[in-house]
Amino acid sequence: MWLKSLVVLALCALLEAKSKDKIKSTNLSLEDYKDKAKDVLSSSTYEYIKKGSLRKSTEKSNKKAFKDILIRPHYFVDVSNISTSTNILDKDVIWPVGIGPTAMHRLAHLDGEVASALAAGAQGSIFVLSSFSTASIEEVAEQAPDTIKWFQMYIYKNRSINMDFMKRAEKAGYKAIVITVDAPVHGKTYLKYPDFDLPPNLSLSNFVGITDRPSQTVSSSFTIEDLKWILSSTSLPVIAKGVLTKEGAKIVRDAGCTGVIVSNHGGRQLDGTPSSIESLPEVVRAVGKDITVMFDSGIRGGDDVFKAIALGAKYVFIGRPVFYGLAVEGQKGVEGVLDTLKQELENVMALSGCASLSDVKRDRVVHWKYYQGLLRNGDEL
Ligand SMILES: Cc1cc2nc3c(=O)[nH]c(=O)nc-3n(C[C@H](O)[C@H](O)[C@H](O)COP(=O)(O)O)c2cc1C
Ligand SMILES: *[C@@H]1O[C@H](CO)[C@@H](O)[C@H](O)[C@H]1NC(C)=O
Ligand SMILES: *[C@@H]1O[C@H](CO)[C@@H](O)[C@H](O)[C@H]1NC(C)=O
Ligand SMILES: *[C@@H]1O[C@H](CO)[C@@H](O)[C@H](O)[C@H]1NC(C)=O
Ligand SMILES: CC(=O)N[C@H]1CO[C@H](CO)[C@@H](O)[C@@H]1O
Repeated sequence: MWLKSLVVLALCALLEAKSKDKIKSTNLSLEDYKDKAKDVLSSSTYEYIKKGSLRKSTEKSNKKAFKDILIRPHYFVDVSNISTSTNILDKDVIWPVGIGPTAMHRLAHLDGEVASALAAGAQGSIFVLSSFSTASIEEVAEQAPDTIKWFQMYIYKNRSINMDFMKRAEKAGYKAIVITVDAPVHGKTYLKYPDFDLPPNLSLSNFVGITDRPSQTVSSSFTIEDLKWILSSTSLPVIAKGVLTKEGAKIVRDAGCTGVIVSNHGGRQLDGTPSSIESLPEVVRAVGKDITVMFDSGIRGGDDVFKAIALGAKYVFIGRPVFYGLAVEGQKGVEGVLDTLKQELENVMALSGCASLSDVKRDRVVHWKYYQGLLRNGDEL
């Protein structure tokens, strides 16, 4: 008798070990990638990636605000064939998640931006190259020709730098210019390793031959006239990144931007702004009929992607998780991060009764206050 129980116990243990093993060797959550990256990266690099400005209230609320939004599932829907496909800036894409512009990918892995761009292509995602990249506009284009690429830049004190970058991006086949508007100065941060700097063997490749001090090129005096000048100087669509208000959204729409990215820079610029997801409905209401509204800041799972889409985002981007994937396994790690998000999004869509993104509507999400009688469904979030 006891022998039989022992055998059963041993079998159970074996099965459990096997299933655990399986989880380990295939799918990791974005949280798992972050934990693994922490072991791989130097403390100062990890801190630089993770940081938020001032007391990190915005950085924290970006994630918390997603948890305050709840999903209302529908059943008796055929969800045997989920489609996440959509269309963004006249391109059909298989799903609505891309890699946002983040500086210096070679801090996380030798293969840097090239690995990230290749991973994006392999997973059907758009790759936005930061102007502060450690691989140049041209290098990324040559190495990842099949990836849809956009180029991000700040507005510089010297317009000829903007002009130079736009010409290079056009020539190299990038499909859009992203102008980051939320960083006229650096958001102040307190760091344990404050002297963090780019290692001497890395360079901000786009600026080579232009200036030795790229960080000092960013303008803190730019106005809407500078954005209009950029719009008149490129044939590519221009997207304003870092918009959080209806006023800001209307200004860039009226200037001629094709789209906006609702973003608070992952809580790295002005601390004390609303979370990005709380800001999204206001921007969608103000300009959603006229221009393309996209989203970033705080996405850590497929449920978050679902919520952003339900609240009116056409497309979303991730920032920090890309570094975590890169640090863990280079291109393969970034592909894993994107794959995890894709699997989770499909899973959440199926479980909530959404066979395609057009089913992921506003009424599928609600703020928790609704259940306390503090909001009527449909009230503004
Ligand atoms: C390490 C790091 C570097 C970044 N560099 C840039 C940049 O060069 N240009 C830019 O527009 N945004 C930059 N961002 C902001 C991201 O584009 C994005 O808004 C933010 O990371 C999204 O939030 P998430 O990290 O929570 O996904 C950076 C973010 C991080 C974490
Ligand atoms: C799933 O839907 C797509 C169109 O959205 C169709 O092309 C495909 O054949 C469908 N697959 C199955 C198994 O029904
Ligand atoms: C830069 O040098 C460090 C060691 O000093 C090394 O670990 C890293 O791989 C180098 N990176 C590149 C891109 O050469
Ligand atoms: C602006 O940058 C260009 C190179 O892109 C350089 O030739 C020019 O001297 C710069 N102007 C100023 C005022 O620094
Ligand atoms: C990166 C990775 O291994 N992804 C796998 C996650 O699990 C699904 C099945 O549940 C596979 O299809 C993916 O390839």
